Amino acid sequence: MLMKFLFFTDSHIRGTTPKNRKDNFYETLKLKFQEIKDIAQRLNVDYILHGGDWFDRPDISPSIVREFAVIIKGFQRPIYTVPGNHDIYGHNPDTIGRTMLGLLEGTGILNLINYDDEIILKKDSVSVQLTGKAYNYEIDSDQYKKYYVIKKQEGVDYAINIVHGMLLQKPFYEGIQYTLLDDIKDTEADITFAGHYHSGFGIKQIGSKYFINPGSIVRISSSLTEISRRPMVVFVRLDDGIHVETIELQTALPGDEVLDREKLEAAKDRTLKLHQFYQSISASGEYKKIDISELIEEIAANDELGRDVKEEALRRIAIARESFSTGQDENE
Ligand SMILES: [Mn+2]
Repeated sequence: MLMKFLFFTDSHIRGTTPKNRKDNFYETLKLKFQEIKDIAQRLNVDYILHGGDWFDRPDISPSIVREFAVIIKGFQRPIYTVPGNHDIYGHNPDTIGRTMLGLLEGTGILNLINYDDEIILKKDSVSVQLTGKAYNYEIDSDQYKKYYVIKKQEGVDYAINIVHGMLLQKPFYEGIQYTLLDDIKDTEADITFAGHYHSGFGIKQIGSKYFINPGSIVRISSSLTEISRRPMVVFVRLDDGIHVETIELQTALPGDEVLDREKLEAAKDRTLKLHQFYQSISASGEYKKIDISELIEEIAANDELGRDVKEEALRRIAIARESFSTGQDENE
């Protein structure tokens, strides 16, 4: 009796190279996907799991999606996953049907786990209950238990929950919503796999429960610690016990070869400020309520600025908001 899984997360497939990288990001990413395929075959895993943010944005160009779809199809193992915030429009999982991840699901290349799904996987005499929680705006709010604390059905051997949310070992900088491992230790999931937090926290055990985030397989966050981080996948064997290990990707080049240290340093302050600004807006829980135009009108009126200045400000904010809805949160 034995069931084997390979987990990886936050692949952020895109055709362009992020500003902090010195390599050809797209080519490196393809090599990583090929390596993951090789590992899955070598270890003869039964299933592949992914923690979300397959794509860097929901509308990646078809030619790029095609190349990766061919590799992913070549995994030749059932794939189960959840959408991350970058896979969907406006942090809204209901938009999945018009995204590239939705296309991969619709064509049967992978399986998306819906909020209420309890998928039962069986092999030999091992049974596993699989649940998954896509990113949404309340996942790390006071409603977090709905997503992170799950019940295990009678009679199944193991439960696995995959979550795309800001699950952390210890608090992050202020103004960001997160959920701590300690807050969810009552979950009946034997293994909780998390994506979203790119630095990851590796494999943690609280009692008999495992909490795992190996970090993004790509180093695109504006953080100096990314230089020394090694991208990895996680191999899990379930028999009469749980066995987990990390496997570093050999195709991931040394940090100093792919990351631009100077740019990371410059981006550090800017990223923190952006996060705080963004979180202060999203803290209300409903982005739609925020009327930035009204705010700008008010500020402009107070400063006795001309109409043309106000209009230009509004125009720029509209553009910024549009790109914000898909391209924000480089760290997640
Ligand atoms: Mn991500």
